[in-house]
Amino acid sequence: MNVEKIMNDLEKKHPGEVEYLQSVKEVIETIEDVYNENPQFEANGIIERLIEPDRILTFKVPWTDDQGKVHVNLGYRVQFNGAIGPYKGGIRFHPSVNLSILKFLGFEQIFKNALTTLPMGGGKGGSDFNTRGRSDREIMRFCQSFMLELWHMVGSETDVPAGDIGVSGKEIGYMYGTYKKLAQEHTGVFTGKGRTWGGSLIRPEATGFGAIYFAKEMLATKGDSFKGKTVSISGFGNVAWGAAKKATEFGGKVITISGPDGYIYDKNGISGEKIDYMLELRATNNDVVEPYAKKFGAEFHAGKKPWEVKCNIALPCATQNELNGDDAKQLVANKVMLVGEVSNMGCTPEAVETFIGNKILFGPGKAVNAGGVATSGLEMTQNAMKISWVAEEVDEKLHQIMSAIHEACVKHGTDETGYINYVKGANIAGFLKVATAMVEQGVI
Ligand code: 2IT
Repeated sequence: MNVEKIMNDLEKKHPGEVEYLQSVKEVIETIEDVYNENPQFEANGIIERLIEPDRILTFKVPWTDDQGKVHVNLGYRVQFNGAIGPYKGGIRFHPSVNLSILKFLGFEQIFKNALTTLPMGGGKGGSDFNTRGRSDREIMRFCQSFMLELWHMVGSETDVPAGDIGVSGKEIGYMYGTYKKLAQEHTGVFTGKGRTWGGSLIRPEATGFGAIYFAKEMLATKGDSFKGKTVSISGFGNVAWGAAKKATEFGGKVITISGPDGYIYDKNGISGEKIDYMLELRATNNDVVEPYAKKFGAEFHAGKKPWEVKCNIALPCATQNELNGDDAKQLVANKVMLVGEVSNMGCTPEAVETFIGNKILFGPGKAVNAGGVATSGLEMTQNAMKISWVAEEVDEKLHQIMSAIHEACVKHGTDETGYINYVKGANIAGFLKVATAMVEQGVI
């Protein structure tokens, strides 16, 4: 495999799709050796087949606001790779959504899902719709219009969407309701469903909890733990909430959260009711964290990111490329010991290079945040069996899965000095599983 040639060809084919090209480059750079050691991969054109999605649906989503004005958004579903199971991955509603972002997310999802040990292929979808400030009725009409197009493409054995940024229980409910009406069936076609209609316990907490279970294992490789560590978190959504809850439970002290308006620094620690206040803030649908400062007497830093605050552990939980090379240098100068991407591709390539170059414990999103989709996989299992597990059972399985992912990273990512390159480990472990399935299933 010639990484440079593959990237040049891909850039020519998909000019300007920066996030997608960034995510492909990171993977192929780290799997190059394994790829070349196994001639059957080249013989079966695995990399060329893996970096292009199986198919993409693009559609128009017209909807009417509460004043009667008509709006038109764009909708997408990227079915990236189905070698090991039905396509699986979230739906993102955010004004920044475009094909490049959904292709990067779908591509990452292939490896992440493979790492979970469950049979799920990779996919992603979404729209440039902005839920901020929209009423429930507007969101419902939008979701219904979105599903009028998407329903043909999804199904419990073909493609199972879930939530992501801008899509939580409410949106899943409206989308699932529309699917059910059109398909006239009640199957597990979405995950993240409500508790009374097929949803799994622990799914809302799963991404954040799983990330902390994974970070705990990373710390254990150094004989360390969360006890007494300061933890910087970005974001204030569902994922940040789950991470803050579990990190606090394990004895860590969460000192920051953030929103598009800036970040909160709470030197007393964000715990107890302060963590649940995040959900209240989110529910206002204004996308701001500033009210936290007034309510709990903490500092608010307008327009800034939390990475300037000294901390032991940094967990980006907001969105892609939210932590850049300069942020990474600042964190390293402040003696950060662990950085875990809870958001997908939360760190820029420069930041990742800085962390790995300084031998910081660095966990990539594919591994760290895989607990969300893993628990979606557990929701699919429960739906297929038409039963519901108690919270402890789901949580225990989630814990086991995160340990298995950590083990896979250690196996494939440990270098001759004993340093664990989790980026390499996660990419190789995920790749080997999918590539082997593709070889065995033939060129198709
Ligand atoms: O990025 C992700 O893994 C998700 N948004 C969750 C996907 C899922 O299918 O639960």
